[in-house]
Amino acid sequence: MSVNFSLEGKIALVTGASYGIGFAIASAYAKAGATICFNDIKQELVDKGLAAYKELGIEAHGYVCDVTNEEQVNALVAQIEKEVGVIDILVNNAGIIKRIPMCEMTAAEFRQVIDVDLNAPFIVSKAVIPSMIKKGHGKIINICSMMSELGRETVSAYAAAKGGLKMLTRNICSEYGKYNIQCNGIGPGYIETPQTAPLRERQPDGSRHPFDSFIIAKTPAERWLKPEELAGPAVFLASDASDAVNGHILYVDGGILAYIGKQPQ
Ligand code: NAP
Ligand code: GCO
Repeated sequence: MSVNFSLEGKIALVTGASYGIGFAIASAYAKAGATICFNDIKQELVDKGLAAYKELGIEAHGYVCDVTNEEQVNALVAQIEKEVGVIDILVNNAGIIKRIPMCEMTAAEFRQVIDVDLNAPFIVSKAVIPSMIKKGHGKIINICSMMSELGRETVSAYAAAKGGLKMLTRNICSEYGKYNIQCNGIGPGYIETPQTAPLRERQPDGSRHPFDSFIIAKTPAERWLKPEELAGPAVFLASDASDAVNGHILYVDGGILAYIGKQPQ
């Protein structure tokens, strides 16, 4: 029995994919045969993303769109359907984080994180599902987090959003599975991207950032992960090979969730 991991002929929209995890996933999708569409808030970042994809030999379609703006999202999906075709694969990747102690965080700051990390995946999923139903299939992959399962100081809004995103994933599975739409999540561990750069900055004396050392101690592999290490799981969840997988959060964390942490020497 041959297992079909190919994405040949498929159209993928990866949100916030000018760089970082989204870029790594979209690049892997292109190598698996998919046509890539991505968005960013700023034209200059879309242009930078297009150039970066081109460097890899990928002719991507880039669009300016704020995923929290329902009107812009609906226009984006309509434009992609007109210019490229119906979206087969959606990756809700765009996300922000604000690291502020909860009692010092304003309600506006809390709402901003929820808006991008939870409301936007709802908005974009809602925009693509009708055409997926008409087409008879669809794949939605939500980029969750360790914070879909764990809390930590200063990330209350992000953890609330990513916990909610886990349950939105399960609910899309429950509500649209009958239309052959599979909605799963990927829960990355700690990945080397601009979003986590502040947590890895060397100290003035050249030593590791305390949080960097903390993650090394919490990860069995004793290292940060790279965006490219999410590619295989992301291709699997976008391919026909995962048609029987639905509502699942696939943690790609190097074992963090299984590990109590390095014992004191
Ligand atoms: P990143 O480097 O900060 O990239 C985030 C991307 O999302 C950027 O391209 C950003 O565009 C875009 N974005 C933010 N707000 C947007 C909006 N309103 N509309 C459209 N695009 C928007 O983050 P990353 O590390 O690659 O993370 C990507 C996803 O993985 C996020 O959902 C994050 O929560 C999740 N994640 C990251 C890690 C990690 O360790 N890095 C681990 C687990 C989960 P701009 O540059 O224009 O802001
Ligand atoms: C943080 C990090 C994490 C990662 C990721 C872990 O401040 O703890 O930014 O939240 O981004 O979500 O899975």
